[in-house]
Amino acid sequence: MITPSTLVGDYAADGYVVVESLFTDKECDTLKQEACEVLKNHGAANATVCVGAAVHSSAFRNLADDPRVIDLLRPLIPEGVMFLSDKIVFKSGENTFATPWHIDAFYWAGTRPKLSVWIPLDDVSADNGTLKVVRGSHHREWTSRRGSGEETGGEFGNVITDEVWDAADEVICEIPRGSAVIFSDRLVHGSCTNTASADRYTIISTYHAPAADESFDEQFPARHVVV
Ligand SMILES: O=C(O)CCC(=O)C(=O)O
Repeated sequence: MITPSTLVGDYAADGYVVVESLFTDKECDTLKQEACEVLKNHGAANATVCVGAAVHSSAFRNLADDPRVIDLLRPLIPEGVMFLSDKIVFKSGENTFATPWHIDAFYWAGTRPKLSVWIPLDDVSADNGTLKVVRGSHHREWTSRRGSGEETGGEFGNVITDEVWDAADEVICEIPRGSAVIFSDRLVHGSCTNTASADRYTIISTYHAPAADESFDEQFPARHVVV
């Protein structure tokens, strides 16, 4: 069982922690339905990523502040917890490509450290394109190159240049829906290819310590201090 001290120690050592079954099947059904509505009304055509679910949906606004998530984040961000933004990321029968290996800090270079909470709304396995991470990779420095449209579906622009690590550190996160993977913005991660062509809907919420807005933050209208 995860306790605050194992959570903090594991996160520091590995760059991520997995907490299984935080949300019920019923909650996942409701959130998946809501994700489909947000995608329908606010998603770009053919896109598999939709930023700002909490801007459009009270269900996702509530999820961002849910005590089951926030209680896990308190010890990881002891200065306080500020929600920055969230996004729906899905794979499906039509969109099966693997999210390429990257670190999120490539997308917000020069800003304060952040972590993200990845919550699948379908049961996830290698077959339907679950998240994979490289344990301990947040301790290293990484560089990026522009991803080609073909390998990223045109949506993931930053790809790790130097994919060299111990294969034993690659972890495929096969977990029930409603679980959470909490990971550092310096952790190398990507996804498996969705060879099953089955739904894999996820909500990813990003947090950092409360502070005056950096200019990067201003594009996210749902940002707010939670703790
Ligand atoms: O859910 C995924 O495929 C990973 C998404 C991801 O890594 C990201 O949006 O930064």
